[in-house]
Amino acid sequence: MNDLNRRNPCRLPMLLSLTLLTIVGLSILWEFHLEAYVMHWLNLPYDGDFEDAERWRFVLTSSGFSMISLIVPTIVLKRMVTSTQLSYRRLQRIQFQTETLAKYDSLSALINRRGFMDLLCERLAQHRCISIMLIDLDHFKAINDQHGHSGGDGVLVEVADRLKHIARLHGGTAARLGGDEFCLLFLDYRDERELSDIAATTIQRVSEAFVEPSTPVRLGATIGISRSWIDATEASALLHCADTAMYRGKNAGRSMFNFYDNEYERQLRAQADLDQALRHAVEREEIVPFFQPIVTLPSQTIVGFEVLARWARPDGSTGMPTDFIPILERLGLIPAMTRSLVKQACRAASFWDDTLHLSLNVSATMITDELFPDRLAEQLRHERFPYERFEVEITEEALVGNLDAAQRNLSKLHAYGISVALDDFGIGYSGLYHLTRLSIDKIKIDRSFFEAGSIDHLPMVEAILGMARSLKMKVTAEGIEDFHLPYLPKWLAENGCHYAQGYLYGRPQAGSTIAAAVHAPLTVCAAAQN
Ligand code: G
Ligand code: G
Ligand code: MN
Repeated sequence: MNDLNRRNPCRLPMLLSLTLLTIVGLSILWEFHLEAYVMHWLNLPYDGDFEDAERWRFVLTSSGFSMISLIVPTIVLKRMVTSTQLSYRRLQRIQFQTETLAKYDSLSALINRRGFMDLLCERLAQHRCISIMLIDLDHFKAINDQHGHSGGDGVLVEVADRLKHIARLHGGTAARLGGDEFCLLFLDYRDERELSDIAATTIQRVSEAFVEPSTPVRLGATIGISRSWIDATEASALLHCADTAMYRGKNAGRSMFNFYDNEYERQLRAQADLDQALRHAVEREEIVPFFQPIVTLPSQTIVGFEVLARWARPDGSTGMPTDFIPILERLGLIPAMTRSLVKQACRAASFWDDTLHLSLNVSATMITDELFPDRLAEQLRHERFPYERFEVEITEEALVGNLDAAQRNLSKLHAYGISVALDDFGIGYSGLYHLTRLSIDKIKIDRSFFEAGSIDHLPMVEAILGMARSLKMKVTAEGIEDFHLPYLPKWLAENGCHYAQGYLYGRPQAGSTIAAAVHAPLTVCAAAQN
């Protein structure tokens, strides 16, 4: 209807005039000729003796009424049509504006994520070769923090202009996907070298100083590049590939570009799977305590156990702490794991002789956490495990990061009656400062001092034992194995070493296997006594 009217604006009046003429014509025809025939044909009485004036009056009256009944609705209809047309056009205009808004970024005037995805889909549907460069600004947050959001916006606009210029230069399209994330899209095949050059130039251009905000701001950019048909065939997958490549650069130090690499993505996915599996492992208490006996010297009877974390995987295999502790550290799950280990260890120990001690390894993050001593004490009270039979082991590395906090926490533990052992002593800092200023009760001489067949380190062990004696500290020798028999345990006892630990007395084992060994009389490993 719209088109019809636009093409032929005088069609409606013409149509009206024609209709009117037809009506008048028909009236005349009826009044002067047809009426008599029809009445006669219908066999109805008819007095055709009318004056012409009468006939004309009838023609005019009937035509006049017909005209009124035609023109009024036509005018009303016409008005309605015009107003509908106006609304329709207004709607079209609004729709166009909304679509523009929805596809463009109002700050930078670049196409936004939606516009970019539409374009990408369109080009992929045309089977075009596409390369995309996902650009994420480095340290943009610092700019926002230093110069406020308006300063940040100024930088974004400037970056957008620089990217627009690069896009124009290489026949591409620039987009702002959101925040400080931009994208360049290039059509048709470009080799790796050309793309590398463009990416390098882009990083360089973005890193150049900014005029606004006027304070010299150094920005960087990390770029991930992906190519259609090589890396992915679908728009969102292609963007995901560029994202993965970009994150690779972020992890490797920023201000660099990377092409998407399948293998890297596979590794990332494996890491994410492992992270997830470990989250579940902590939640479901798959991280279990293993217990390694600690014996007193010279009798070599078991006085306690070191608690060592193991991952009892659902498939029956056992994971070692070196494989999962660093991951749990990164995931911030060490406190949760330690809590669960303490719970499980205390419950296992409740079935054993009530003189046995437990020794727990505590990581750096925990030993400097202000709440750790109180929480541990609270948990031990809850588990009804006496503080005097509990010990925490820390390494010197764990202490040095935040010595003040560590010192406060060790004193607190001490006040509760929980003892503290310095683990792996002799291989790290071995600082006298730590030994003399911190509340440390025990030194655990690292197992590397007791290597197989070597007595080279014994003078050093002797010196450590002498020092411990002077400082009134207890000493545990770690890593005592079968091949040290019978000489080493005896030598250690004679030189004032209080405790020993190692495969000779038992490997780290599950709580269930310990129960039988320590239930009744506290027997020592038969071999050890010989
Ligand atoms: O047997 P093993 O491989 O368990 O021990 C390797 C190291 O892992 C130990 O020396 C210890 O430092 C660390 N480790 C073992 N269990 C735990 C634990 O529960 N918490 C922390 N923080 N470290 C542990
Ligand atoms: O926390 P610490 O570093 O002390 O952990 C003890 C580690 O030493 C555990 O991984 C444990 O399996 C390991 N271990 C304990 N006894 C021996 C031993 O006699 N020989 C060797 N090679 N390793 C031991
Ligand atoms: Mn230890």
